[in-house]
Amino acid sequence: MRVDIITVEPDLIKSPFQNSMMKRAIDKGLAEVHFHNLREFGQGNYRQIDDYQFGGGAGMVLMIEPIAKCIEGLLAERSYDEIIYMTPDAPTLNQATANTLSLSENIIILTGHYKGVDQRVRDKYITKEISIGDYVLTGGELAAAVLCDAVIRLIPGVLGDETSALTDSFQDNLLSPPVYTRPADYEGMKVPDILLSGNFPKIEEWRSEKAYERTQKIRPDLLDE
Ligand code: 6GU
Repeated sequence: MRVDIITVEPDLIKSPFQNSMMKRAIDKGLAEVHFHNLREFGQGNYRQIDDYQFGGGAGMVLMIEPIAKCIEGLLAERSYDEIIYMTPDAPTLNQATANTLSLSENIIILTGHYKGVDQRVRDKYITKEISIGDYVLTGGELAAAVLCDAVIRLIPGVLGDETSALTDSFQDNLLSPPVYTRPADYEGMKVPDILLSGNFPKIEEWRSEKAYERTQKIRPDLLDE
């Protein structure tokens, strides 16, 4: 998978890709991530990328021309499965979306800033808009890193244990059951006997039950989906 990230804050977004799972995916050649600094596509001597909004109001809006120049340059090189815009006024990211995106060949991620981008960017280029939750971040950079993590770890071969992504919270719209490791007794706090029983069908049954109970209690909305 190739990911092209268009941003005004490249330094803010790069470090998650230089560590951990995303670094491993990149080192293994399973993912390729390219950063494009929107400023380099800015207009005039000052490389202008934003302007006041028509109709008045506080906050600057990212202009269409620099974004168009950057996106058109990428589209001239290859085709893209999705051109994604990270913005709080969009449907919330969930596991189903991450699963679908992990099958993509090439994606572009545009991260917003200030008051957002000129609506005509969204109308002309964007094929998918994603928020990562009901709160406001300063910019879409961290949200783009979150999206990339959720998607890239699902690419076959990225995770060491191929089955582990399948048992994640949310993979079946259920939260994960509780997990334990040694010691079996910590100051009187005991690991449930069933997990020490060696009866694997019973253990799976217990885990399903606990996953359901936990979901019912913390995220009942997931059970309605
Ligand atoms: Cl994608 N961007 C910003 N700026 N804030 C957010 C978000 C995205 N998702 C949740 N909050």
